[in-house]
Amino acid sequence: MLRFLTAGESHGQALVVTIEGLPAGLAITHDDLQRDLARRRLGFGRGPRMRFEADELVLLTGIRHGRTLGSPVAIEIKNSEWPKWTEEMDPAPGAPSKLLSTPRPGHADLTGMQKYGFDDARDVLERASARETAARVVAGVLAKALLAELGTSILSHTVALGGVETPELHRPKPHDLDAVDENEVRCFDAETSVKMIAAIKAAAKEGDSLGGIAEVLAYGVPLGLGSHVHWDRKIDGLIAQAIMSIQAVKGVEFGSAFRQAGQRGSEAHDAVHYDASPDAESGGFVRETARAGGIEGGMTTGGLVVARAAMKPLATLNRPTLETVDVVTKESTVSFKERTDVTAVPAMGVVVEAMLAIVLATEAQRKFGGDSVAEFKRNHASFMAHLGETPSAARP
Ligand code: EPS
Repeated sequence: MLRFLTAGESHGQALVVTIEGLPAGLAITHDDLQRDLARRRLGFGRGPRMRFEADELVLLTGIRHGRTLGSPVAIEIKNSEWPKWTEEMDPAPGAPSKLLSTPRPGHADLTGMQKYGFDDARDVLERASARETAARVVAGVLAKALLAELGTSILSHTVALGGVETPELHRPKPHDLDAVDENEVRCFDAETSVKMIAAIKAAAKEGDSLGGIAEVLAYGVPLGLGSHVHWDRKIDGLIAQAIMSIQAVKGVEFGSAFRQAGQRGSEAHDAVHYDASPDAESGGFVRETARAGGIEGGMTTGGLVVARAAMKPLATLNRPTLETVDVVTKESTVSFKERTDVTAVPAMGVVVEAMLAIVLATEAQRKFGGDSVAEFKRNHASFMAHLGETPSAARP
């Protein structure tokens, strides 16, 4: 089983990610990891930290001469700002220079303080911070590399930001990834992106924050990942959990789920056609639409996987106006000020890619197994070779 754990605080010395269960022989380089980390730092509306955060990497374990060994991979991502935080974040016994006792509404601050018994919001916010997503992206690069061995590629784009939505859905293909990344808000529609940027500028002027929606697309996903037989094996459930766990994400949708809720069955589903020319992904059974998001009965159909993540406006405001309460004096006030982004929606797309990749790679490994990448690919090829057969042919 592929699994990963992250450790680290936003202004601590470093983040660390451990990825366990990767097969041996997966090609990976420092540059591969840096590429997605750099993509995650981009995006109009990010705060000043992203301009100087370097995401310096140390490949600690599990990779030798550019390939995984099958042993746990541990990678460290240094925090550029650590020298400024050595006292405030010192692990040695001591006390904070000032207590953050006025929690930000909508953030983990207040409930975390109550649950863990802290009087300083920093004890909660340092780990709740979306800085942690850098570690997820590193794990995601390894998962993407494993999926690429099966011909799967994943990309995301921004479809809504600050109330501005892409008017008609024009979905990018894998070769459009650079074009999406070159856009300052990672929107595939240039005209819409201009309006999104204007919305960010307006919110920035007022010290406010914005949310939005990223759509993630996985092309070439093998048929049959996940299962209909148990609630905790349904792949849409697993993907939803993984995406929902991203900081500030409050909603997940597959295909056109929310629109379908108001439609009739005859218009909501994906019709099935047979294409005699062998279709590697689905054994010749083709759906022209992706209304179900490429998942039926908790299993991937072999079609395009489509999910959307809705991010709330960040709870940290450059100009805090929402009422809160000082946990020490119990007096009504506004929250403490903390440097922040106006929006992190463009970056969220890259994190959603990582989380989707991790779930798909985990399920691909569960289905195809293999201690080496070569064995994993052989098992996959064998399954695919029989997909086109009529199911009843298997009967004795
Ligand atoms: C974050 C607040 C900002 C963001 C940070 C997430 O950090 P800081 O308070 O240090 O300026 O820049 O994001 C990252 C550091 C990152 O790498 O994405 C928050 O409160 O969640």
